[in-house]
Amino acid sequence: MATNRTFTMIKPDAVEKGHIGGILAMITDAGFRIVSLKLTQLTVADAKAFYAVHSERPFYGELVEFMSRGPIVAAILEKDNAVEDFRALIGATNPADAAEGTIRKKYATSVGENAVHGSDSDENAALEGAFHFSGREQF
Ligand code: 3AN
Repeated sequence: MATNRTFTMIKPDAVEKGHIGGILAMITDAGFRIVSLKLTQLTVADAKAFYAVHSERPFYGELVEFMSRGPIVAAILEKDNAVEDFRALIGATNPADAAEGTIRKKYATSVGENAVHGSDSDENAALEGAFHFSGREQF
């Protein structure tokens, strides 16, 4: 059953290039309400834990290094059918395959440095949101 919340990160590449405002505008223009929001930075240990599901993949080390190299924006978002609709808004993992009008088409540069994260299930959305935000930081 679809829930109404998802979790996102604006990744270090997009923060470095000054795209926080542009990406947040695309998110809110698409009808998502911001439940939680912060500028923060993952430690290497945080990034390893967050992406533990990918620990056997060949790009894991590169992914952990990238995600911990600078600040990110973490956010919980609310909308009907949030997980699925947000995956549609961000576009394909590889920006070369991302559809026109998606965040990755506009802001991502490669499959590794792809500007934004979006949870892939309701279960992961809840886990990832709780990784970054306490109950009193969710509005
Ligand atoms: P998505 O972010 O679209 O859910 P996943 O879950 O397959 O994609 O991958 C998680 C993250 O791992 C991606 N956002 C990307 O930063 C990185 N990644 C995925 N595939 C590759 C790859 N082939 N090479 C380098 N990094 C990758």
